Amino acid sequence: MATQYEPYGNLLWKALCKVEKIIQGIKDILTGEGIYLFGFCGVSDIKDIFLFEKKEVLKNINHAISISYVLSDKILEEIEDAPTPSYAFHYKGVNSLLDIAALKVCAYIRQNGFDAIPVPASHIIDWENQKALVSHKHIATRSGIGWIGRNNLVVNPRYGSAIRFATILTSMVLPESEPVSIDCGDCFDCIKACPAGAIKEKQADFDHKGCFELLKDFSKRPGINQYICGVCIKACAGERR
Ligand code: B12
Ligand code: SF4
Ligand code: SF4
Repeated sequence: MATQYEPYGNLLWKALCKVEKIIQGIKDILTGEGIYLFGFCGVSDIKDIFLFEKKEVLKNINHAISISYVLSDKILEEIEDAPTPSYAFHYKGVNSLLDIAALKVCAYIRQNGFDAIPVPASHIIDWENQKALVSHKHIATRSGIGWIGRNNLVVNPRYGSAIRFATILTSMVLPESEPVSIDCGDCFDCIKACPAGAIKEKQADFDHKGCFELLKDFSKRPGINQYICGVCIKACAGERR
């Protein structure tokens, strides 16, 4: 009978093969849901800042999966200097899809004996400071999806900022993706597009308050009803570098 070469010893080899198989299963679920952009990262050094009420739930959680859906370029095309009702509806649909995909991946990981926590696309836990359980942008940059652009959003080299996220936290050990090492360079497209004048040359100077005040106004318009805008997404949609 032929023996297979097992360089790390039988048990470790089997464990590695199992992890490979689960990762392939995760990829299959995501692509089946229309999610083709995702990455993995470690979170053991940043999980203290996650806003879970009981920090113990994160005890064995040391990795994350960043998943992102690419927004419809045609829906973005209609946006001029304010959100459209079609964009508002698309926003809600994409959030639901990301939340469901995250739930499916979590169920699959748990079925395979590991812990997994879904972090929804748009759930705010601290309303006063407008903070979520986990920052998807933080996880996405660590997972190699893109960099934080002048518009204060994650910019992917292929899709620009036209991407929305959800995150899955897990006890499963995952291979960590390389962060993207490029930046906005000499592009300034989003600065002149922003109707609030909130985007500056340096991302650190981004005017969060100015942006938020305008989004509050937009939310009162017919068919909008949430804090959205989309103008800086449209300005940064498509291939970037
Ligand atoms: C609350 C919220 C808002 C608030 C802003 C509050 C705030 N201070 O962030 C308001 C209502 C104003 C808002 C506006 C918008 N939002 Co919003 N929002 C959120 C939400 C729900 C929580 C954000 C949060 O917790 N902020 C707290 C701070 C601490 O974190 P952060 O800003 O996310 O990230 C910072 C840190 O993580 C840090 N960081 C990042 N990487 C690294 C790496 C290291 C090493 C370190 C140390 C730090 C670090 O720098 C980041 C930027 O300052 C997230 C969803 C989520 N769970 O992340 C969506 C989210 C950020 N929003 C998103 C979007 C698209 C928008 C809008 C365009 C509205 C729209 N949909 O049309 C505008 C864009 C405004 C802009 N240009 O930034 C997307 C961003 C997608 C992308 N491509 O980046 C997100 C991720 C939602 C999603 N599911 O995709 N939003
Ligand atoms: S539009 Fe240009 S400057 Fe603005 S975030 Fe995108 S790449 Fe950066
Ligand atoms: S969401 Fe709108 S107001 Fe806020 S930074 Fe982007 S373009 Fe400006």
